[in-house]
Amino acid sequence: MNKKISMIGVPMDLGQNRRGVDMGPSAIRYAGAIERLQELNYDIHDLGDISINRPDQKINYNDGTNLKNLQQVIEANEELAKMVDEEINKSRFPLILGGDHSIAIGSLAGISKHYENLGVIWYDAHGDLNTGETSPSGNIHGMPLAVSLGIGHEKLTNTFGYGQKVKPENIVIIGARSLDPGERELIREKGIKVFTMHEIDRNGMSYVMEQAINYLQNRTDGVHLSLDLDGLDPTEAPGVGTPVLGGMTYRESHLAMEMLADSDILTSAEFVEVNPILDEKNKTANMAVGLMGSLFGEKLK
Ligand code: B3U
Ligand code: MN
Ligand code: MN
Repeated sequence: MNKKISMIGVPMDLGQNRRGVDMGPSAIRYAGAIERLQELNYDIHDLGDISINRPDQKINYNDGTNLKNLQQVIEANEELAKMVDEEINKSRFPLILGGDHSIAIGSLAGISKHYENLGVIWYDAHGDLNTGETSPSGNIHGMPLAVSLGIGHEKLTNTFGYGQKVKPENIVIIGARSLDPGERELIREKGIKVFTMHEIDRNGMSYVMEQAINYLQNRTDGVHLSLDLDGLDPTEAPGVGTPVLGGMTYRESHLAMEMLADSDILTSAEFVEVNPILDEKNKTANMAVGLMGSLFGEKLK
């Protein structure tokens, strides 16, 4: 693993309805993320938080669509993409702290131009494959994976001045258990690899991660981990905006991170959707930091 990490906070909560997830980066830093990685001998540059232009109204429909706060989400993602791109140019590993999951649009926009075949691991209860047309909520945090495939509102898909960021065959979704009808259709149509909770229950996390890693290793030249804390079960990670029961346990998630560390395939990562207001004693942020420890090789130390 690249020993030089650049940490970027994105205090964005405009891709969904509930306030609080804008405090995610603070909560994750407060839980000791930097110290944890320094212990593992990483050279960390904390670039701080990017500034978010918060609209005066609670929700802005600024484009005549059902997409909430479209303009603000675009601005934040353009800024994030630029920063991520610069850090990769300096041969540093981008570690992005959310913020709601809409920030993956900017992360992937900044990352993907450096790879021919970027792989993506989407660790999430949801598919985040909606468009304005299929979304039940108009929340952009339910759309970033579709956007990165080049599907959705043009202003979103063109982030950082180019279209499609990831190929459908380079994506693996892990832990999905809440998929909308339009998302299921897209998964089928594009042949996206999905390991649902059913596969994890039936075959175990070890088998699922082995499959996921083998699959990506053979076809990609870099892999981004996009970890939504709501992928974990809400009894263990309660500080998320859209909890879905029946999720992955803390132990399963640690195993997944350790197997990723062993495989050495990751080139960037993000941890999103930590909402300290809905959390219990910063439990979810602590969990995020614990998982980072495993992801960055605590076991191998
Ligand atoms: N699929 C639903 C719910 C959702 C997606 N991502 C989260 N929740 N966190 C939607 O609104 O698109
Ligand atoms: Mn998500
Ligand atoms: Mn989710």
